[in-house]
Amino acid sequence: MEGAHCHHVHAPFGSPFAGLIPSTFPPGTDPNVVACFQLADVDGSGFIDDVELHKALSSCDQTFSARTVRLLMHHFTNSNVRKIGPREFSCMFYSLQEWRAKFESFDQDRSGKIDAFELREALRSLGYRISPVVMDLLISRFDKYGGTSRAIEYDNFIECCLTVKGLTEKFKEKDTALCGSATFTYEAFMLTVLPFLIA
Ligand SMILES: [Ca+2]
Repeated sequence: MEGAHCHHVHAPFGSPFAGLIPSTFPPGTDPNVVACFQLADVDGSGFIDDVELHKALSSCDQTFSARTVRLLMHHFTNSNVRKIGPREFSCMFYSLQEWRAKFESFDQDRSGKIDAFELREALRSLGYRISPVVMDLLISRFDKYGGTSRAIEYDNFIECCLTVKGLTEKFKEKDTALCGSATFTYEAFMLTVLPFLIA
């Protein structure tokens, strides 16, 4: 579910110092997005770090957990570098708008949360086939009340979807025969799963 405005999200490559140079806004970026970036970039470094992003996202009518922020950064940089430049920010901006729209359409009873039934429908419509056992784990894990409310809020919903999406993509890379089974070395397995646990 990437923004329609950004089909190519890459980690910086080429020069080993590429990551130190801020990216640039894609041509035709909405001036409001640029303004949002400049507002969020409190220290004017040209990058937005995890603390700045957390503050920027939480200042709206919405709370964002620090964990969701770090997972978003991981998703948009494909690395554990906790800072994003204009280009990544722009992609994230549009992507969050899409997440918000999705969240509202999946929240069928307008409770402001996605319950177990709604999550099943949501993940199904996003193309993931999740078993009831895994679904139950997801609800327990991403319910910020420790599983007692059996429903997940907006930031945790993003986190849940990014986790399912990220792990599914990593799995599919190894499931070359598309048979639902993959072989990982120990190292590859750890490197695949750990970013989702420690974000
Ligand atoms: Ca709901």
